[in-house]
Amino acid sequence: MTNVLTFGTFDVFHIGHVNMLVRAADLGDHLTVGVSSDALNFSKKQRYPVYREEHRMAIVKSLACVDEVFVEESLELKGEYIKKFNADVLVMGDDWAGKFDHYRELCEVVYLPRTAEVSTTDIIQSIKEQLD
Ligand code: C2G
Repeated sequence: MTNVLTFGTFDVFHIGHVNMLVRAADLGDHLTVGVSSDALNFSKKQRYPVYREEHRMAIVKSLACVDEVFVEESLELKGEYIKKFNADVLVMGDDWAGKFDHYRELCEVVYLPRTAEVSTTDIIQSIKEQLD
């Protein structure tokens, strides 16, 4: 049984998120997803996500490839989460390449390529432009 763990905000859920989660699930037998809290996002970006935490979690949890979700309270707690969820593989998008290599002492660390030309920021921007 291989446990896979990944993290993200998954705000304004889109195809890049689906691709990442499907490929993460393919690396093992059980996929756990840490969904960044509203407070964590605010501290990182000085704005709240468009979709609130409970809704982002419910969307991610509803996917067939996802077995379990939890709230990621802090970026610094990945080591604790790896242990708590017994992760064999930590999967992150390659925008984080190299940033989590120190967790290789706890589990395998894999960076997957992001889906090109789609992002929450661009979707929000294009909605704004269409409304102007
Ligand atoms: N993603 C992707 N392709 C895109 C956009 C996102 O593959 N075009 C991936 C990201 O690389 C990430 C996941 O989808 O693995 C979630 O993306 P975000 O919500 O942007 O996650 P992020 O804010 O980078 O995560 O501990 C990390 C934090 O939770 C932050």
